[in-house]
Amino acid sequence: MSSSASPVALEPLYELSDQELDSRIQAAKDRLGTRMVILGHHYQREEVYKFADLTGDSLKLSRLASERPDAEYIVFCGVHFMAEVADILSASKQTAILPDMAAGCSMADMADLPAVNAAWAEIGTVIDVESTVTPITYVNSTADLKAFCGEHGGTVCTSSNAKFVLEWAFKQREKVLFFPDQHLGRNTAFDLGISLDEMVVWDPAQANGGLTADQIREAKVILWYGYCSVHQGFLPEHVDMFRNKVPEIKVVVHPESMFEVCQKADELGSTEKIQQVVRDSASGSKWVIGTEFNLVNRLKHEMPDKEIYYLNPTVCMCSTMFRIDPQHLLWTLENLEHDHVVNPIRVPEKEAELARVALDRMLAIM
Ligand code: CIZ
Ligand code: SF4
Repeated sequence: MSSSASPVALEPLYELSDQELDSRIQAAKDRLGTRMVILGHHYQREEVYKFADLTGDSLKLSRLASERPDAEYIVFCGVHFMAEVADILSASKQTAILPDMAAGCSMADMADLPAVNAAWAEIGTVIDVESTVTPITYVNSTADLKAFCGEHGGTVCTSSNAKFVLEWAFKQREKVLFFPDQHLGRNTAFDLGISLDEMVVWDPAQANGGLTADQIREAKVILWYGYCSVHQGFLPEHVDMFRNKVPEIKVVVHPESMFEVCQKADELGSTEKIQQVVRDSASGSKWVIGTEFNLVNRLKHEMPDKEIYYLNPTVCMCSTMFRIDPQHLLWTLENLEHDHVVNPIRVPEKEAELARVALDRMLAIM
């Protein structure tokens, strides 16, 4: 929906000062009251995050929103796949909204339904795919891929529950096709005792994923060639540098980071876990953290009694989430006051139903 079709236009909001933006957002939020809930993901920039009613990782936020049935509108300050999950898990009378449709996830974009269908069919020329392979999609994926997993006996995982989900998957069938993040898949499978030799990478840009029939037959885990550029920026030498520079430093990284980095870390965890381990550590502790910058920066300000560093010498932000700026938040809220919904996220019913099957399977595993 273009801003010119909205009662409140977006462009003029870029003329406002930071104070004007803040006071208009707060005023609109107060007037909308419990009709609306603002969700803020951990990676969201501070100017927007401070207005969130609820904060958390993507799944926690969607669950919390579904526990607020009064809220007609769920304004998701995060990225597209998160607003889709909120739409799928919320009541049908609730509307999930993404303040800027350009807030996507570059990792989620690395696997699409035609490519996954093609991979499934190609693997199916080598083995009986339906009885041998469980498809698992990371929550960072489009709703149609969650629906694919729902339809083919698979499920969804998050970075908090990936280990339990993989254990479940291996009880169903002997192999797993894991998309879109190769790193989360590899790190989690390795943690379960699966060796690197038993994992192969499916590259959708190559014929047959770049794999031979024997490689497919022998693999236990087929990892999709996808990654997050923020997390792939953390390198093993960054860990070495901090260990040399700061005595007694502890390293905690997100499992979307590459294998060699995760192997060198003291702790691996989702955004919720990273926050918890750093918060639970003693005053004076030293941490270097490998995840999106806004979260690390927030922890640094929250705990001035600890020494907190960012693992990459170059600051790496989730540039798509950054698209949700205070102007888009204000534009969304003031239009809602005119009963004008900008950027509603509505997953088609059939797709939502199958995606819900996959998500419900996951919720039963946890
Ligand atoms: O699921 C989420 O919110 C993401 C993207 C990461 C995490 O570890 O929480
Ligand atoms: Fe996607 Fe990476 Fe942004 Fe996470 S940090 S939402 S994986 S692009």
